[in-house]
Order: sequence, then structure tokens, then C-alpha cells
Amino acid sequence: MSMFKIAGAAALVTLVSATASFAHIVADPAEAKPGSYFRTALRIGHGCGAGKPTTAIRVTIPADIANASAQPKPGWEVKVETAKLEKPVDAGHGRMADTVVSAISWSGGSLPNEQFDEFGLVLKLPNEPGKQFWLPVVQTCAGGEVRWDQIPVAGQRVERPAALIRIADTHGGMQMAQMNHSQHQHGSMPMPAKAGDITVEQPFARATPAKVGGVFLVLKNSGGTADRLVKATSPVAGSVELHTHIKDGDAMRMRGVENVPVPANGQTALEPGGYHIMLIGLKQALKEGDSFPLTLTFEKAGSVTVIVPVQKAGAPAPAGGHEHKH
Ligand SMILES: [Cu+2]
Repeated sequence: MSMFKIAGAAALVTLVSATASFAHIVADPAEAKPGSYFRTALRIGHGCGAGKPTTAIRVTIPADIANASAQPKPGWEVKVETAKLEKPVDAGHGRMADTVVSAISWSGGSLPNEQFDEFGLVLKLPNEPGKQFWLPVVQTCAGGEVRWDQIPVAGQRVERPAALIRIADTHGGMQMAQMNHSQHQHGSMPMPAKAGDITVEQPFARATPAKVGGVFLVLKNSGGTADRLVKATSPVAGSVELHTHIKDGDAMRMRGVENVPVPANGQTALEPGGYHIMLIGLKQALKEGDSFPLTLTFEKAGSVTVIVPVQKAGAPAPAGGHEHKH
């Protein structure tokens, strides 16, 4: 420890904080872009002691987070609580809301004391660079509960901190969360989105001023059983359809499909000119640099929510310069 004495008290405090926080309930990732739909997960490091598995998690959503949704979790029941606001807030996509999600809980499962798990969330964050949010979490176990609701004041260490989310400063600078070294995220690498054996990679949508838009991504199946994408939903669109392109003489035409197959130990690319996800009745134009949540449901693997970044119109263009027409 002499090395840390030389480095000074500040370094020692950081070390203690980082070690202790490993067991805390944290949001991972913890650093978000201003105004984004932020996908994160509450990581539960342990139960309430030997032989006391976690049976429920309830997170309180601060009032200035305009919208929140929970990722479904097999074996756990999701409950969303709402609250009525005195003053409407911007809920994104030009919509004002006077009812907001006030709490989300997962219950009915059993997470053994010595195991960890993650509970996924998407939060619509305000456009306030540098702002921090503390999400109080109540962890219920067989035979008791632990309230992770303490908010550290500068430089102090607390026993049971709430989960911290910090909105990055402008210019995309991802700065280290002040209190919690273990939450430091390098860059803005998206969390790999997984449902069972299916991994969703490289999602993107193309910018469009129209009421319809296409979403493209790659579905990888690491399992020995074939699966199928059967449904997609997104809060930005009135409805979402699964489409493919078929060649009709010289023309390419779009056609709705019931599902998109993903072979065992293989992958299916949804790409311009082939399978794609169609957003119908967009509530707002898709602008380059925006992002939005999209929930995919698979026949076997269940559901997963991915954050889809919007890229510039027409790129990468499909062969033959085909454009969507509806
Ligand atoms: Cu289409």
C-alpha cells in the first residue's frame, strides 16, 4: 500500500470506492448522450447474504426522465408504475406528456446470492449535458430487502449508493463519473444487445423526412437451433413491419413477411435491397445523429431492445439505387 500513500489520499479514496462499488447495484453503461434514448442495465452483484436470493428489483425513475421502458426478462414479471405531473414535460419526438413512468420493477424471479444478473432499461434523457441522475433501487431478497438509495455528496463514500447515470458534456466528451471509477466507460461503444442465443449487431436507420423508414441490422445465432424474428416495435413509429425485397422483372418490390429466419450457428443480415424492418407512420423525421429504441421479438430467444442510430440518407445505398417506396 506504500505506493498509494505516495500517490496521495485522493488515489486511495478512489481505490476504496472502486473496490466497494463492485458489489453495489450500478447502471452499466452509466454515461449517456444528451437527449438520447439511453439503453443501460442495472447490474445486481449479489443477493442480501448467504442463502438470500434476490426476488425483486424496483427502480424509481426521477421525474425529469420523460420516458422509461423495461426490457422483459424470462422468469421475471415487469411492472411499470406511472405518475401524473403538474407540468407537462418533453417526452421526445415533439410530444408533451403529463404522465411519466415513476418506477419499474421486476419480480417473481430468484437470483442466487452468489450470482449476478442485469435488468435492462431504456431511458429518454433530457438534453442537459453534465447532468447526473441517481436512480434509487430497492432490492428485495428472500427474508429482507436492501435500499440502494443513498446519494453521495462530494468526496464521501456511502454504504448503499443509488445507481448513477451521467449525461456526457457537449462535444461528445465522455468524462469519468466522479464518484465511481468502476463505471468509467471508454468511448460510447454500444452494449451488445442479446436475447438468448441471438446477438443483434450494427443496427442503423437511414435519415428520412418521410413517414416511413427502413432499419437494417445483423442477427447472429450462436445456438444450435434455428430461430425467427417474428415482431418489431418502436415508440417512434405507429407500426413496424418486417419486409423483404423480391425481384419483379427489372424492378425490386417490397413485400411484407411473417418472419425473418435466423439459421442455427449462422446469421441473417437485414440490409438495403434485402430483408429490412419498416417503420410506418413515423412520428417525427429521422435525422442523422438521432437514435431511437427498437424492440425485437424472436420466436425462441424472446425480446431485446436495441438502440438504432440514424445515419445519413441513402448510405450505404442498395445495389441499383433502389429506394423505398410506399
Ligand atoms: Cu420496406
